[in-house]
Amino acid sequence: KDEKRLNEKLSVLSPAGSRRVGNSKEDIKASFLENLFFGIGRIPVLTTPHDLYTALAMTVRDRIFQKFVLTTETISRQDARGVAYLSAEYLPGPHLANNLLNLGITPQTREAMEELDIDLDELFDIEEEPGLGNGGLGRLASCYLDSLATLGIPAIAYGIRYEFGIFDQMIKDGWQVELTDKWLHYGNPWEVVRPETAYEVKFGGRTEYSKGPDGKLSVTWIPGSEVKGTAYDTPILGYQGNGAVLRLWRAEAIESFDFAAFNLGDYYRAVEAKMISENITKVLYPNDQALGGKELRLKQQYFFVTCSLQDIMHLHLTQGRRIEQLHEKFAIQLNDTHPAIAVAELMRLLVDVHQVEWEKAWHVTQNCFAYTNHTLLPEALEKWPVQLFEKVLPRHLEIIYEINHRFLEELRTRYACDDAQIARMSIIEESGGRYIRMAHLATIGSHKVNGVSAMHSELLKKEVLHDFAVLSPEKFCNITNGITPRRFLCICNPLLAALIDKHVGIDWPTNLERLKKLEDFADDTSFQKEWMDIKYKNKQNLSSQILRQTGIELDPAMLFDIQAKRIHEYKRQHLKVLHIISLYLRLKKGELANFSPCTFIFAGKAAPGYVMAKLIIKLINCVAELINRDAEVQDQMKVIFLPDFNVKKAQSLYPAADLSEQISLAGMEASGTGNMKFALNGALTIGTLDGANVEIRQEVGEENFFVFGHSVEQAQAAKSSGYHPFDIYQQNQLLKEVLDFLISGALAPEDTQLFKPLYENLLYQDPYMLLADFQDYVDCQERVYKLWLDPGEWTRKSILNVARMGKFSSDRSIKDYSDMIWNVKPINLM
Ligand code: 4GP
Repeated sequence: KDEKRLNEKLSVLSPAGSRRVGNSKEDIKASFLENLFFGIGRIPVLTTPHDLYTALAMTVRDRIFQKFVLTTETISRQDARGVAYLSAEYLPGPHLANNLLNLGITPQTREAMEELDIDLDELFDIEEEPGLGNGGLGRLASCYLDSLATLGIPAIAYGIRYEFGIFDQMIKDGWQVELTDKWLHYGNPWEVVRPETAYEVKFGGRTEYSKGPDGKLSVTWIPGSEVKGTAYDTPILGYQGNGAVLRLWRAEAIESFDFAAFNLGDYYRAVEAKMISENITKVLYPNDQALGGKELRLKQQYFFVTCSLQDIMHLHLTQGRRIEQLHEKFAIQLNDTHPAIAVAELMRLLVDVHQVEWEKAWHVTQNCFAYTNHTLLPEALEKWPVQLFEKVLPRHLEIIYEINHRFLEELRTRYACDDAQIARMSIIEESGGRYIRMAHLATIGSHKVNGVSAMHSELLKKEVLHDFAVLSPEKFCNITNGITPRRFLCICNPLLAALIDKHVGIDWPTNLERLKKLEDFADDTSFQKEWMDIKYKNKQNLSSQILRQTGIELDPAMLFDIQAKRIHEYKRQHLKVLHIISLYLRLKKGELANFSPCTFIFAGKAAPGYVMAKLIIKLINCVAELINRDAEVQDQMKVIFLPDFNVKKAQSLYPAADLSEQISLAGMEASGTGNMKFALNGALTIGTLDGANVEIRQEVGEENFFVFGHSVEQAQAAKSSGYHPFDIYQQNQLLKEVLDFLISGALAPEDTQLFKPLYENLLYQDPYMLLADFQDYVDCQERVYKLWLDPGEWTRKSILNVARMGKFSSDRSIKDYSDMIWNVKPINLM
């Protein structure tokens, strides 16, 4: 009865058309002013630009909540099966523009602001984005959340509310300098704290066994310390409709004060416990540095996993269901191994807390979880020293031993595996120190395991998880990554989006295959002209941003060749640098015949402790310095390192690119998603046969993609027959000149030895085979420059690239997950 009354009240509070949530220009203006005065208590003379931003954010939030409440209510009424997405990282990007788009109120909001003499674009600029991820994996999670909401699939995404997200990058004397990220400095209008949604989290201590009156053995975990995880919710609105929620956990002390200490007058010791508790969610860790020994990182992972699982169980039980039915209502996705401890934690919650029998609990666990692998790089595969694990999670170690014991027993009896295979498959690595292999735990505890591109999924089965794939082939599948066309076309490239609206209709953002219709216009010269004009304007925009940030002036008529992604040796930014040096040397000697004036733009962060990656940034900046100052090549080439790459910056880079660099060594990049974002915005790709490049090339047509380099098989063959980069160096005159240039002193006169480590690494080891691919890359670029001389043909290919990107919508990926892994359906909002 109460609920009914509450619902009636809600509909009185927010009737359709009410000013508080109305969508007309007047409604928006009125509610903006209301939020400015009553929401944050500002009078006009004291109002700062940030206040204006906050008031508008609150105005938009009211409207989101209206939709969000409706979705939540419907999910609960329909008792629908849903998805819980567990990810240690999210990179949502700025919310304001995205929410306006999804609500369909951008034009009237712009007008409302104009009438108040406020420039909406300036408000967009003010927003600090939440940098709660390192790169691809976190951004993928956010694209998926956007698609889950858009498709109306009941979903809740769980993660960590890091106080300091990914560092801000500054370049000083050519070197990367890390500055702390202060995304919460001015408050965060998009989130709501839910102090009543909080769970206790235990660490350390020991376990005790006791026999109950029925003779059954039960286990009690007596922790060494405890903290509390509190939920912070950010509603995520889908395009034109439904909502999902991003629930991030923040660590807090159970009690604000240790009263015993307080009473003794030791105020500072009392507060200390609180500070230590809060450390758990202080900072995001880098993804490309070995973290095997970082206790705080393990605590972070367990912290967010247990809060999320306790919350899922709570939601499940409050719907009046039995705990043994958990897997019937929840599909839980493990985004990489960061949340893999969930397998042991769910077993603990079921067996120790809810008294479910082991076998039943295991059935529920395996049927809840599915695991996505994002990398084959051995250094990124998580392993925890057993000793550390035992200290932090003693009960979980016991549970993992039990899971492993039963699993290995099955290998022996059911599959007759030999000792070598058993050692390879065990959750515990025994050679050279004892470690817990998180990928094995995730694989054994899940009913499905997927890779993120066709090639990666195959390699996963062939290499990292080979033994598992042989025994349970039905467990493995591929789901190629995707990107949301809302953010990565509608928002970042409004001119192109409008042109597409005009020619293919307006429903392509949710039906990306519709872009196919653009093929009809690929040869139409007046359409080509419009297409080129838009690209030119986007390049002008980027150029003025770069001028503001770096003081360097660019010519938008030049070919814009962009590589934007994390800096990592396997991604081979230094291969691009070697190529640029080769062009420069040839230009200086007057030997370059087929060249088109080119601007090379790099952007990306290096992990703070990754010395080689940081040296590569320095190298790029030294090369830029040399070339940008050399009057002789001024109108031929420019080199830019755009600092502090993030989602916001990415949104102006993709639309301005003519050429997208996707040049990792084949077999190294699991999928890549930047490759998709560039192509969707009309860049042509130069790339290796790696990750999703392979599928992009298949879709857009081989003739519309510049491919080069060793294939996976060729690279493996070359390596296994003994790879000798030094021989290539000696045989290739151009390459030799380029490499020697690195240590000639021309780049760093004050320290000629600066790039020696890089030089020697390439000459004597070259783990990512730059030397093997160098000549082919140079030759392939010549084909690029030749095509650039024919703007009509270039543009035709650019149009065809966009037309054929339908497959790479994250809506398609989410439909694949829904059908192949989760078995979930969209809710019906009516
Ligand atoms: C990345 C992969 O390196 C990239 O190829 C892939 O597209 C992306 O995940 C999403 O699947 N991995 C990470 C990481 O970002 O932290 O391992």
